Formats: sequence, C-alpha cells, structure tokens
Amino acid sequence: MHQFLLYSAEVAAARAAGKAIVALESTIISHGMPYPQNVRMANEVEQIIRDAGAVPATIAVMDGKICIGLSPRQLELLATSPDAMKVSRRDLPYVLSQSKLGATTVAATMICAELAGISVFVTGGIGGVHRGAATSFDISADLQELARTSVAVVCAGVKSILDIGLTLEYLETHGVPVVSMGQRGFPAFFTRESGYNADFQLDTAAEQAAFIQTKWQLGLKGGIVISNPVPAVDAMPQVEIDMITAQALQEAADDAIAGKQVTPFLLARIKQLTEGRSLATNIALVKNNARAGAALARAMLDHKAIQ
Ligand code: PSU
Ligand code: MN
Repeated sequence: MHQFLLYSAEVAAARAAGKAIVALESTIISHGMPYPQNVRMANEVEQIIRDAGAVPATIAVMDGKICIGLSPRQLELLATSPDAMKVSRRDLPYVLSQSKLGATTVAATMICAELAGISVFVTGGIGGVHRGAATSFDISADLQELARTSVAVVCAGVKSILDIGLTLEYLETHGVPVVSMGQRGFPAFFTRESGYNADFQLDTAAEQAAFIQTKWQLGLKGGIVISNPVPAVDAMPQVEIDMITAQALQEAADDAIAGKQVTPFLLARIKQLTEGRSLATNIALVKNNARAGAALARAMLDHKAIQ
C-alpha cells in the first residue's frame, strides 16, 4: 500500500471484498458550495452511491495523508474549515509535507484515485479553458490530468463561465475522449446543451465500461470524460444563466481575480445572482452523476469479469 494513502474502514472493506468503488472530490465541498448545503450534498451523494450498490470514497488530504473515504466528521470539517486549501496537482506535495488540510480538485482527486486503484470518479463539473485564455493563460490543470491519469470522470459537462469550444479542442489535442449519455450534445452544467457535440454517445454503463477498458487495454493511458446532462426538471433557463455568467465574468475582470481564485469566485457569484437557484441545480446534477457513476463502477467490474 502506498505510504501516503489512508483508507476509511468502509473503503478498506470494499477493497477486500472486491466491490465497486466510486471516488468523489472535496473541492466541491470546501470551495464549490456554501455551508450547510455542501455537507448535506456530500452525505447524500455518498448515500446515493451506496443505495446503487457501490461504495463512495470521498478524497481529501488530512494530517499528512491522502484520505480515501471520509467519516461524517471529516466531511463536516471540510465543509466548515476556512483553512481547507484548494489542492490541485502542484499543491499536493505541499499540503502533504506540511500536514495541512486539503480539499482536492478534479485533477488532484484523479491522481489520488489512481494511486488507490479507483477508476471511476464522480463530480459536478470539470475545469477547462477559461474565456480569454489566449491572454490570461488560464487553463485548468484538470485538463492536463485528464490527458495523463487513467480515471473516468463522470460530470455534467463544462460550465459556460468557461470557453467550452476551446476546452473540447484542448481535450481532443490530448486524446481525451468525451462521451455523452442519452444525447449527442455535450452538456453545459446548468443546462443540457452547450451547442457542441460530445465525441461519442454511449447510453449504457456496460458500453461505457467496455469503451474505457478498451482504451486502457490498448495502452492508451489517460482519462475519459463521461458527460451526463442535468435532468430537464432541474436545469436552469438558458437566457438567465447566460446573463448571470456575463455579469460574473465582468465582475471577476473588474476585481482582477486571478489564479486559483477564479473558479470559486465565479461559482459563488453565480449562486448569489441566481438567489440560490443555481445551487439547487448544482446539487441535483451531482446526485444524478452519482447514480451514473455507481452504475459505471459496477459495470467496470462486470466487464472485467467476462474478459
Ligand atoms: N466546477 C464546478 N464546481 C467546482 C469546480 C469546478 O462547477 O467545484 C472545482 C473542481 O474541483 C475543479 C476545480 O477541479 O474547481 C477547477 O478549478 P480551476 O479552474 O482553478 O482548475
Ligand atoms: Mn485556473
């Protein structure tokens, strides 16, 4: 076992029993949603995964260890502590060697999941190429991680605060397949359509598992984006989200928000400007992804078994 990994009792038992395990990130808890909705969401998403016959492994850094699976008390700490650092690839050695509290982004969670032998990871939205990246160079480390780390990431697409077209171009360049389920269109997080198509539509978990395992059996290392549109009843009206996104982006520019603060700033402003309705959509889509991720993790085991 890796020296930095610490499994919860639940995840250790699941590993011993060969059960399906689903990784979950913690930046979404510490920096993506306000308290107490964040901790409620974290606990409910874990339970959805259990109810679907898989075992949740929320990942964070605490006391010099990468924790694979967290207790309710640890989830509460991440949800409330102002000290929780947003941890991406570059930050992992710092939080670990300094024994700081770290909430892992998509990129860092992928690294930790791969170390722990977990191949399916559920989140809300991935980072991407920011609008104006041609001059700001602001491209999320999540995209590089998808290029190199072999974990399937179930998400509701990419937020329209980002440049979705450039994000898809970047993923194509790095050989990261973007799969959609239930529709051809690549979703835009709060809404079901972005105006762009995914590369491949694979509706069932069995087809997705076969695709993922074929990629890795070919020696093609790296991630896969499995995009799952927010359910229609939970989606936000397109015009409203477009207006609010434009305003939040303008404010970020006016306030000279930069670096790792950009994404949390935009998420928080969108939530304020929609009076919390974007938060309800955000929570609904993560839960929807948890169901898809649990089914995929189970299908990965079934598909392995028949080979
Ligand atoms: N998008 C969301 N909610 C989030 C994030 C992105 O809708 O909480 C978080 C994820 O943890 C993602 C990170 O990995 O923001 C990306 O941050 P950055 O753009 O700084 O790489
Ligand atoms: Mn950035």
